[in-house]
Amino acid sequence: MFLFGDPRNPSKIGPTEFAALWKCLGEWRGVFERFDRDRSGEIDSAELKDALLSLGYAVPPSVIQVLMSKYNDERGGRGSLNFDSFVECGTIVKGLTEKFKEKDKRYTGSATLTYDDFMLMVIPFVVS
Ligand SMILES: [Ca+2]
Repeated sequence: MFLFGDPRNPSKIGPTEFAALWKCLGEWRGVFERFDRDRSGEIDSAELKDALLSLGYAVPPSVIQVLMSKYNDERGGRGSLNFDSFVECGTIVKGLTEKFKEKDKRYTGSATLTYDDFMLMVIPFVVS
């Protein structure tokens, strides 16, 4: 997984990587529980927006909507994320935001990048 260790060699996970993974999952669990305000055991779109904001990601409503439709656990419901989906969704937002920040070093919220840069930025997140 791109968040833990060397993304070019994702199959290699030793004790250090495992400890980091465990700590990271614990942190995601804490965020999940803190922002599941109605204690439904799932995160709805408003809870997701606030959870991501608390992590420093000001994700616009249109993107929250796309994330909810992609990771939605409810069939035909209003849409909510269980813990696994929340972690997957959160790691994608975190990873893509970090990649974007590499191109937006002054944190202006916009960046100029080439087609090659864009593809290299996004493909690792959509191909697994
Ligand atoms: Ca909830």
